[in-house]
Amino acid sequence: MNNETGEFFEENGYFLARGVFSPQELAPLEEEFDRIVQQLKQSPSPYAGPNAAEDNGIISTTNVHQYSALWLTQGLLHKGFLDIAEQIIGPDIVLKHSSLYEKRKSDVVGPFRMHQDWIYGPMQNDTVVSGMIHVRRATAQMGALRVYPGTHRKRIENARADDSGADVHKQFPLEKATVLEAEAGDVIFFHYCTFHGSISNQTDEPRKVVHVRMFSGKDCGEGTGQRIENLVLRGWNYHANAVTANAFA
Ligand SMILES: O=C(O)CCC(=O)C(=O)O
Repeated sequence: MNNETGEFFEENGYFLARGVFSPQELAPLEEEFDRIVQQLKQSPSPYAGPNAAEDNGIISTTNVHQYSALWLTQGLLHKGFLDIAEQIIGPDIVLKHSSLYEKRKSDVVGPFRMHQDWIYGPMQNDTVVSGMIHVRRATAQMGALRVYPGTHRKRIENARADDSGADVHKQFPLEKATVLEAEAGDVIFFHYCTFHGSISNQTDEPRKVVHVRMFSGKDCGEGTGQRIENLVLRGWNYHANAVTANAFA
């Protein structure tokens, strides 16, 4: 890598990009974010955990582009967003999936204890990076993302957010992690092996984010049965073939 963003990312496993989305760009995206949340509230949730907003304050879904054309064209395909992603991932950028989280006030310890994401969807070359788009600001009290810089270099077994990751939660407590407070329009890029998590929202202001999980077009899934959208956001997907293109998630 020969760019400052890429070098910082390579060293730390994350990069906080300021002001990627302007207020004008963000306003219609927030409207559609809210519309997705309303639709979710009216539909049965397949998830007992992350969607149980009455318990942990979080409403979530994967794949915002399955709801909103605007989120696809102005969010996932936003030029400034992909320009930074390219400095980290390279010229071929493929969507794994995205995740919307609205986090409202809750006293319950949230579902995001410190974990690595590779465990939920390993890729052969570990090129997965999440671009966490802040639709609203996230302060420490609102449950901003926390990371352990430099932990992205290796996979750790059982680095899960749920109780089965209890040992790593002791080793990487939420309280000691670096808090990455962000403004609306900022994007935190982080590697899927970077230890990350967040506390529940202690305030009345909702925290609204969309994580865009992307990988290099030269990488591909490890094993089978993973949710991979394989939507090419920039460049080329070298591992696509007639079978993958016809596969169910
Ligand atoms: O949005 C957050 O605070 C954390 C989300 C997270 O850890 C994840 O989706 O893997």
